[in-house]
Amino acid sequence: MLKPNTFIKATATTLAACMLMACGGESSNNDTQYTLSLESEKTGVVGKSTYTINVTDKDGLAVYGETPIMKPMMAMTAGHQHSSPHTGCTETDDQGNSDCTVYFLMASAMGDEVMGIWSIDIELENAEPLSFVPAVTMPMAETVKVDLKENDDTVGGTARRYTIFNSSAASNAEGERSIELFISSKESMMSFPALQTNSTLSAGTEDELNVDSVDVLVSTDNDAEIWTTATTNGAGVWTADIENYSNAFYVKLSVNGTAKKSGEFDYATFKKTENMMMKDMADK
Ligand SMILES: [Cu+2]
Repeated sequence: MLKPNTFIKATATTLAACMLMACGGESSNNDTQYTLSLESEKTGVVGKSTYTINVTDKDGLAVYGETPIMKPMMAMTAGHQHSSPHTGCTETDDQGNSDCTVYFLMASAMGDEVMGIWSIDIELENAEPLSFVPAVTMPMAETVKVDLKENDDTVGGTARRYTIFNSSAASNAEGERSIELFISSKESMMSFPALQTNSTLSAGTEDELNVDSVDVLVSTDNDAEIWTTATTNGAGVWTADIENYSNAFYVKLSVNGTAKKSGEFDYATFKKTENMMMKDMADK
């Protein structure tokens, strides 16, 4: 926002210019007209994808301290639409840049079959909305997301789906690794909130769930007695450091003390794809 005195000064300057040049009719709203532009690549991957949005004023100068709003949407070839989990955009820095992070649930295509079209809308007060269509592909290095559920925890008559997204760094030669996960729940086709302690899911509906506790545990051994407890940033991102990583790590999720399950297992498995394992073996 412009400071009030800046606004008065700008208006006075416009008036003075108009008196000199005998112009008229131009709205002073144009003084706060911002422009949004995409600074980063338009592509995306299933899982964590971040776009940099630049905000400038009508003089082309960077706008500091504004927070754009992001709205991801997929129009499925099959006909329906759905959104995707996201953590929104950061406040613009002194270069006018904001980072907007979405966790894509699906690829735009599977082989030759087009699954649908993703669009990202970016909005900011006093700015023309920005819209772009990213081609979203599936990364092939490692499991990127796993769904967990449990039958006593339901939304709309079916088990509430929790999705763990994996955006972890690669391991070093000693098998040490920093794990980064993002966890969201599916409340509807349009609502995938980040899982946070002391939040309420589907508030005001019959599916309302108060999230009093969330426990996220990580291990490189699914048989292990001791698991590493991940810590959260309070906005759906969980991190932990693990050792002895070779081909897979495992994640346990419990909400309000109840374990969520992946099929029959009470943990999610994140492993290298076969191609990567074969490449690894060829390298050794
Ligand atoms: Cu889709």
